[in-house]
Amino acid sequence: MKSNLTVKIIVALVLGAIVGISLHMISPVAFDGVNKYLFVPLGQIFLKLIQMLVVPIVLFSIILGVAGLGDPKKIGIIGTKTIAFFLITTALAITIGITLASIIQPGKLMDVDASSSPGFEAEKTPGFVDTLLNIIPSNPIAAMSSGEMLQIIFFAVFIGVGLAVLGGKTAGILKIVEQGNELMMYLVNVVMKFAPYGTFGLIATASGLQGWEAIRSMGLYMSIVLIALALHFFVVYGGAVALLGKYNPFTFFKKFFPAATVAFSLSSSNAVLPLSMKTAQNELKVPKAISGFVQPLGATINMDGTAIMQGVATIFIAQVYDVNLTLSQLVMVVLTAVLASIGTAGVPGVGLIMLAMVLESVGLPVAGIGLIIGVDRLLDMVRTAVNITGDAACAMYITKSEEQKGRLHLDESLDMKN
Ligand code: DAS
Repeated sequence: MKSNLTVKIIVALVLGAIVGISLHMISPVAFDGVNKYLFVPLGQIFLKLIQMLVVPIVLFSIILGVAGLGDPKKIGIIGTKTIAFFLITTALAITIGITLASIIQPGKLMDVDASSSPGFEAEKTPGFVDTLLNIIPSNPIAAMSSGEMLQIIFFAVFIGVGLAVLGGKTAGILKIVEQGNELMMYLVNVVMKFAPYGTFGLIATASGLQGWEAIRSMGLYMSIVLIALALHFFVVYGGAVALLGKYNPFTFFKKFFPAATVAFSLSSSNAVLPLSMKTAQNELKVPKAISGFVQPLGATINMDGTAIMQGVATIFIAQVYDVNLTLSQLVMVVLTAVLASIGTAGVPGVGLIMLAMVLESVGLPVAGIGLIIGVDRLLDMVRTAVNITGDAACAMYITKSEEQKGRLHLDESLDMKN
């Protein structure tokens, strides 16, 4: 993405936050009117334009990614390494969140009264077995029309393996998919021209609706989540790119930053997927085959930023309700959060739905989510940027690992040594 577009988006984000919070402080009634007829339409036009491209891009890029890997054995190796990276970093993420919240104890320090919680109606989330079975689409077209990302990914991987095995016999289909992907990536460019206006609307709505009062009163809780996100972002991802990918982490962060800013404004890993893949391929020089396999999978099952919020929120809610979690319960929280992140796609607010599943796993009242829901939208923006950066870090690791094993043609290798 062009750097001046990134600058415009950052300016739009800062301006939108200032306008949203100030207008809401000056006159909530005026804010409601401007929000309804200006901020929300601007944000929703951008969000829907991007979301319109997600399903075809995920389908084409995974088919191309898997077919491009060629040998089904290689697909298995890359799949295993990718899943292992995702599970380890997500477990690390929630451990960072739990540790920080246990040390600082926000639920004890803040004058939060459990009865003040407006409560929260948890949506039923499927169990682990149902989640696994639900990955197989009984009707791929229905899966695409309803945006069932895990089912679309499963179907695309299946087609990709078939194309890889059939090779020249299905070269025509592969060509069509390649051209379809090119077309979609061009359309992403077109839509991104509207990004500054859309991000202005999205952040003005989010910051205005939260209101300064909610942000101030939940300051300590928000600070702990943000510190944990920053630690994970710079230490875990920076370390992974430097140690496993052998690349300069600062170059990685700088080159991927444009995609992270759009993820921040959209609060949806799915919606930003077209741009995050384009950025990884064009700026980070990640081969299409690896980017098209790792990033769509990651946008759906790898949510480290979300896991961090869940770790902090679980400890915070336990403290507010005066519940001391045992070590085995904390291990259960880690496992449940890792499993929960697999079952849900990257859309705004999904983290809170998954948090209900985590709280239930250790017997904590789901109503406690009502204590944090007031500031969650802003935190959702930050953790979504962390989520997709983790996917890009994984793509860098896989690329270097395949290069070192000699399974990657040199012209596809990364030139991120500087
Ligand atoms: N908004 C989610 C995402 O798209 C993250 C979350 O809700 O925690 O990754």
